[in-house]
Amino acid sequence: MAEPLFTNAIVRLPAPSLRDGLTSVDFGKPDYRKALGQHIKYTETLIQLGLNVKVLPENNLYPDSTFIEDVALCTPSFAVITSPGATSRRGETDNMRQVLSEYFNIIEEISLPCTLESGDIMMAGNHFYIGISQRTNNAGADQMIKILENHGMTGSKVYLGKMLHLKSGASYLENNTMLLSGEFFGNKEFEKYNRILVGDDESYAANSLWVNGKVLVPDGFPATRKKIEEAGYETIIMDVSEFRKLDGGLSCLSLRWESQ
Ligand code: CIR
Repeated sequence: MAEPLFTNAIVRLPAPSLRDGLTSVDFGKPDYRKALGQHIKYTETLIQLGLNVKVLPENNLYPDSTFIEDVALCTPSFAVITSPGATSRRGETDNMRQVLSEYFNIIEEISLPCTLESGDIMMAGNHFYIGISQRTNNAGADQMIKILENHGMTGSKVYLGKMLHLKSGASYLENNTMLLSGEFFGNKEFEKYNRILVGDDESYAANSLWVNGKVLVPDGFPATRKKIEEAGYETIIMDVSEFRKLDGGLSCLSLRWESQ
């Protein structure tokens, strides 16, 4: 399966309300100004990697809305608006149909009581792994799998233990290679891949992001960076400390796709 060439991305600027975002970690409140600077660097990096990036304005009503990955899935031929499992995030999908209609003729939707956040979706070629988590329920995954199958793609479920989202602990780096935290390393679903294990002390770096041949790795996780480089990838280190305070990682900050 050929690697995708991402052509487009959508990001949403963080809002001052970011400090009220959901979190399970105790790293303190994010600094809005610092977060904004980190977000700008992230956007610039995507542009340097060849993507056409649409920057949406901040939405102060929704503290977590900068984690735009969770509210849609974008594929080369269609998009899906999701149904966030976190009640405080449900309204984030409100204007997504309008945003996505600039790029997609076909826009599907997941609806309640089905829940699904795209941090739980990991694309590997035409197959999509879907995490069943506190945010994504079985019905949401079933609905997404049906949509994918209607469009000639496939999906399968992965049950999560302690991770927030599937991609909090697993990233597909293309070239049949997966970066996996301990929770997923032994999972039979991923046995067919070349697997890179992320140590428990660096588990945050399991959310690294392949973009057009390079791998974006969060700053501060040298052992994981080294393993990724030893596997043959060039890495780009990104400081996303302020988003980490809210359980957010590199993938969460954008929707990315290859347009047809
Ligand atoms: C949340 O708990 O929903 C946000 N604070 C973090 C979302 C991270 N998104 C992702 O992993 N795709």
